[in-house]
Amino acid sequence: MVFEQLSDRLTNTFERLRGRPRVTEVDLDEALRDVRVALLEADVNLKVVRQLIATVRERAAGERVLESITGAQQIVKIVHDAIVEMLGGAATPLARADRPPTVIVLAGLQGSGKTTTAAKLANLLRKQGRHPLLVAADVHRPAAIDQLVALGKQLGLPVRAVDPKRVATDVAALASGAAAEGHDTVIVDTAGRLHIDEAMMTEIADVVAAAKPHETLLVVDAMAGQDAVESATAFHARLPLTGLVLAKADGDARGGASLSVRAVTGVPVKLIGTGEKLDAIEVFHPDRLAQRILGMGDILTLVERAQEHMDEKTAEAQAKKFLEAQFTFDDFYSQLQQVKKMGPLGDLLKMIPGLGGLAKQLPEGPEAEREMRKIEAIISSMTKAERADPVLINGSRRRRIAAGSGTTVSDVNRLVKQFAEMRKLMKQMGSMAKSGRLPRLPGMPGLPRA
Ligand SMILES: Nc1nc2c(ncn2[C@@H]2O[C@H](COP(=O)(O)OP(=O)(O)OP(=O)(O)O)[C@@H](O)[C@H]2O)c(=O)[nH]1
Ligand SMILES: [Mg+2]
Repeated sequence: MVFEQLSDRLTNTFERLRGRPRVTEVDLDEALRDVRVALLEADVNLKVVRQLIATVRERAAGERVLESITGAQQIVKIVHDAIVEMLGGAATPLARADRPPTVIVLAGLQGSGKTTTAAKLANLLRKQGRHPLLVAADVHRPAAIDQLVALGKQLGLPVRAVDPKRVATDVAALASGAAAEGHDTVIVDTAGRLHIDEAMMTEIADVVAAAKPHETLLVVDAMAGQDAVESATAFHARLPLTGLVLAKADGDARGGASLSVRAVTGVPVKLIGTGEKLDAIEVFHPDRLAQRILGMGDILTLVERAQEHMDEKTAEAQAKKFLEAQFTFDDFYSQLQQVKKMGPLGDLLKMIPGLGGLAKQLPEGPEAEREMRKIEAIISSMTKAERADPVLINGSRRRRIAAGSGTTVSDVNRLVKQFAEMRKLMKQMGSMAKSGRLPRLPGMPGLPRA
């Protein structure tokens, strides 16, 4: 994802910090300098970075992290919280009309991802039991309506187009007639422009004035750098935006600018687009993204994805084991089997705390499959006792496992080491969850909600 490099740098910084017996003033300065440079290199807005560093410094002084044995851990938490705040704090749900239909208008620059987002959002809401109608109001690009119609067809969802001469009034008319046709939600795709120009702004402002949407979402391209922030500011000056969508957050460019878009505009990010497919959209959770950026994994999103693909009981049981660090190689194996059903392996592994590194070593495509089979072979060559208690796996056992699985001792070493790291991280996450610093997992009554 776009934040990968940032995540790598921050993870390294904190690993170094954790390696110190006590955090000295020099260590703190060095860590904060690293964080600052990492954020700037990721293209996060300068002012936002300054503010964040100042906040962290102030809180670190307040909590007296210096010379404390748990100082490093405290600093990670302070940075985590500051990033969550920068990203907007708690997740902001999409508005819903008291009296249907809920009208959602998508705006944005050309190619930012509006049409795709319209279809993805319709798909997402339908999964939640809603009955969306897609409205094609991009009358400037001849193929734009066809594009939305094609996406609607793929999803089996209705699409209505407006008359080019009456864009605003047609949108309003379709919206007010939607409930009578059984639609509780209307999603309006609008035209994009290369630059923000007056004609464009007037047209979309007219649509918004006529249709009185409950949500006016600006779709920004997470790969567009500071342009994304600038265009968001310009749009917000003309339109009463209620939320942002970060599209293309799966790209590999420096995506940090998009992290500052909330702080600069004050408009909450509500959704995040993570791929070209029509299910690649997620509700935006600042805390989860902060955890991913800080290399803490993203168990909640993983659990949600898992729930879409496996039965809830299995997902919850595994999540619970995760946090209690009782996870064994057997669990890992069955996780891998399920993960295989769930789509791009690397993406999923990155959400498991401590497995980001493994995900990076996994090449894409067929080679990834080979690598997977290797891991499976290694686990299959372990005895039942070894799988349940990896501590047993000493040197001679490693040689036996390598021989049995047709791999090398260093392959086995690597897997065992990564597994141990994963358990260590899970333990930390588990205690964070217990102290209420992580949101409660579904079906885990023992853990309080943050
Ligand atoms: N990788 C990735 N690609 C995306 C995402 N969202 C959109 N795209 C791609 O970005 C390109 C532009 O998307 P559109 O939805 O057509 O963008 P638009 O804003 O409607 O474009 P115009 O109508 O021309 O202004 C397409 O190739 C999409 O497949 C995303 O989240 N990830
Ligand atoms: Mg479009």
